[in-house]
Amino acid sequence: MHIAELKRKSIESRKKILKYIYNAKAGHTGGSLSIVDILNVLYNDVMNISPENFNSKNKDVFIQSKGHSVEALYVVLADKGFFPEEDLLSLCQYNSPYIGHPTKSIPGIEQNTGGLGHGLPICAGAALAAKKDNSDAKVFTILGDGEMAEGSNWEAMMFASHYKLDNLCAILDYNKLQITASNADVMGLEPIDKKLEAFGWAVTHVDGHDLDELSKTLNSLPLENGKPSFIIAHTTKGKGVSYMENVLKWHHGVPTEEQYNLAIAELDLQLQELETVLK
Ligand SMILES: Cc1ncc(C[n+]2csc(CCOP(=O)(O)OP(=O)(O)O)c2C)c(N)n1
Ligand SMILES: [Mg+2]
Repeated sequence: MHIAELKRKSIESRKKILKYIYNAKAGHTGGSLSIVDILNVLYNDVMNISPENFNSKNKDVFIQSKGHSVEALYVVLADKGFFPEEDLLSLCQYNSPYIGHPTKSIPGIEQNTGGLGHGLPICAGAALAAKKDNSDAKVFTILGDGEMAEGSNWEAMMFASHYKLDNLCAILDYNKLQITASNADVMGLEPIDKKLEAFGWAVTHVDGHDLDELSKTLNSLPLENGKPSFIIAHTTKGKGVSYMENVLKWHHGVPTEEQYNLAIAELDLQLQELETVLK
């Protein structure tokens, strides 16, 4: 997909994330805005996944390990046609299947996640299974930087390099913030690239909001034949809404009416600016 179209989609997705969180009065706002550019590039420009092929063995696999940011995944899946977008008006309401973490009851969702540290281990198993099946399927996950404190990730990383799973790609949403404080304060990751390389992965850094760079990197996998790929995506929690960016309380903050209108006005301005550049 053309980068300009991806840019438009990302701004529109941000508006939808806020719309449904505002309506539900619940959600993980900051982390969803942090990963929506990555999700849009994956679903619209990289992965072979659609409502038509979802049950086929040769399609790609995506499991969102940082399941709490499910609102971003919901709007991207709705845009791909997995379910009607209006369904999201029931987000987090009594009896709705659209709960605050991914579940397999939603069309397009491969695996339940939300307990941090599960996505990568499951993906490593799926990547090994694809190799054994001689399938071309690639397997992708998005991890949070706080989530990297879970030991299960590091076990999965040893497993993936041992089995030379170069059909596996992990993307780190490196927004430097967790739920209560910064990553550096709670559990520092640095030097993360050297640690990942020591675990046998091929590693690169990208700007996680640069759609062009994301597209080029994710479309030229594996980074190295015979090794799983780890993309360290430098991101901003709350990206796109200036008063939310890098502010801890928006981890699961819900905007007031005034804040919601302000955020939508800012995103509308970004859309207008994009249209002017494209003319
Ligand atoms: C095993 C486990 N412990 C704690 C939580 C609660 N929790 C949800 S999100 C989160 C912070 C995760 O931080 P990060 O991975 O950086 O994601 P971000 O907040 O940046 O979206 C925590 C501790 C959880 N979901 N699972
Ligand atoms: Mg984080």
